[in-house]
Amino acid sequence: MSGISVSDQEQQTSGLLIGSTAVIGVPNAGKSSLLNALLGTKLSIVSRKAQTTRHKILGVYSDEKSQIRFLDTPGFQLTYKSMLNSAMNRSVSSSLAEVDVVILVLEAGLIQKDDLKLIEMFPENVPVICVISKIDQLTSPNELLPFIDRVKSLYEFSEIIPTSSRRVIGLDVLIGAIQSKLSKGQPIYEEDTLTDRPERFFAAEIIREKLFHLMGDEIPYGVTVEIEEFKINKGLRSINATIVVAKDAHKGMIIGAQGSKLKTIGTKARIEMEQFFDGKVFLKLWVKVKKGWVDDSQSVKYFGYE
Ligand SMILES: Nc1nc2c(ncn2[C@@H]2O[C@H](COP(=O)(O)OP(=O)(O)OP(=O)(O)O)[C@@H](O)[C@H]2O)c(=O)[nH]1
Ligand SMILES: [Mg+2]
Repeated sequence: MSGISVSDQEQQTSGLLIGSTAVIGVPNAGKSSLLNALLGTKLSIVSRKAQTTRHKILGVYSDEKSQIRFLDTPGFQLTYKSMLNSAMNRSVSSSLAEVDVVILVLEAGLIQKDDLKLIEMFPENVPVICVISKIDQLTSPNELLPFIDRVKSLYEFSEIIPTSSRRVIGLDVLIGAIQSKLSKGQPIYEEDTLTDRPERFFAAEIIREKLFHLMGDEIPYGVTVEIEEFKINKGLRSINATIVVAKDAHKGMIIGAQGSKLKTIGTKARIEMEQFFDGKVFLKLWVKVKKGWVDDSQSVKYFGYE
């Protein structure tokens, strides 16, 4: 006998809309800011400098209708070709293989040659939503319509949604558009789950973000952070971390005169960690040189880049 049993029917009507999306785009497009704004919490680090995100980062969005896995990804670019850059690009392409909806983020007014490469990589039969980011930066709203026309000529996007993460514009529309492409099922995560990464991952990311904010242009690209120890005792997190640089000269620049720069980095990172973990943090930082690690595939793997 064919047909749907009562329990199947119940499952279909009672479940939430479930699915995964990958947020992709060129460096600096506003992907991590979008993820943070959608989740209402700062999960993924953000900076003015390109190539801030280096890992695929899962953020779980839950509301009364849906549970959506958002994968923030590193900025896709083909200009710089270190082993680290290749690993970052691989994590973009691998994320495309595991999602129900793709979100391409284009900064308002800007279409770059690597965006066209990304469009070539879109999986078949998966809807792609184009998010136009940072519309608060447009000098006039009249600039938006001609830009949308240019975007339409690039690809048959299932939706084109102008947004601003900073001013919280278009985010509900985006959630609605994603939900319209998902089917009902049983949630994978508890309602209060935000991510699958451990606390020590975010501790390292917060330190790396402060390096992006406080150091000049060149240094952050050759920096990674290793958490040597992460202990929790009665709500106090004791964290020992090593900042690893790729060049001898960078070590002294990060430490600064009488250790002043390192102290500022440590203080800013600790304050943010205390907010993120909602508890006291004791943070000790060291700096070490691992020459040329960004071009050494074993080191890139060792430091946790896929
Ligand atoms: N004015 C404005 N700036 C934004 C908005 N969203 C992001 N930005 C800024 O754009 C810059 C890059 O933002 P990110 O979210 O780090 O961009 P990303 O695409 O994740 O960058 P990578 O991780 O380097 O690929 C930061 O300086 C953000 O503050 C927005 O809605 N409005
Ligand atoms: Mg990012």
